[in-house]
Amino acid sequence: MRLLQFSTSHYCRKARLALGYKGIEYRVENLTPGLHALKLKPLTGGLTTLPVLLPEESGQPEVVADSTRILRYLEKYAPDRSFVPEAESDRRQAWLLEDWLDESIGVATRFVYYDYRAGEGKSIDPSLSSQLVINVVRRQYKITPATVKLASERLENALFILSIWKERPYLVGNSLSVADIAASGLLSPLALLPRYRQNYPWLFDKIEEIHRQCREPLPPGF
Ligand SMILES: N[C@@H](CCC(=O)N[C@@H](CS)C(=O)NCC(=O)O)C(=O)O
Repeated sequence: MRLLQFSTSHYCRKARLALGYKGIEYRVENLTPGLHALKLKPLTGGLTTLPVLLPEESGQPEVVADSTRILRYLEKYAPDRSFVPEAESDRRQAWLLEDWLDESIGVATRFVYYDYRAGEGKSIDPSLSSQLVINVVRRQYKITPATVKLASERLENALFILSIWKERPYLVGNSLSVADIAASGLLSPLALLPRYRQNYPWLFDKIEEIHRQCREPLPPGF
């Protein structure tokens, strides 16, 4: 299999965690931001976001675009090491959390992270090229002080909900699920922000543990 990705994207990390948990062999192909759309549009029928998985196997789909679809596909492709709970109520809950983390919380993480990298956290990489990319991303996603404030309030609520992790090993049921994978990947950029490291140490312990279970190297900040 081949995973088309941006090496630093937290959505691509989510897909790699899933591939790693299933123990599937794959190669990554890093695309260049900006030029990526030219390659993706004809492959995906118009979608321009990464990750995109190319199974490259006969009898399998040619393209699986979007991290949630990739998780669903991998569960069908390799059902043995399952990350979807068996009990129906747990299954519902796991996919509900996965979708919320993907559509709302992953976006909020992006806002808070890029705002930090352009301000207080500029010293992480003050180079012109890095700051240029950060500013393009901020413009592309309309990251402004007002939208960052909303995003950080949304993250605070998310961390209240995810504090289930303080009491139980997994967000849903008794084994790792798509909810744990999504949360671990999509919140991982916060590891570079001292205020999250200080206030939510349990979050980063859990992200670290899930990366270990998924055999995925830890992101910057650990
Ligand atoms: N819901 C999508 C979101 C993916 C996403 O937002 N990817 C970003 C990188 S973190 C991207 O590819 N942006 C480029 C673009 O929008 O053209 C998924 O889960 O795959």
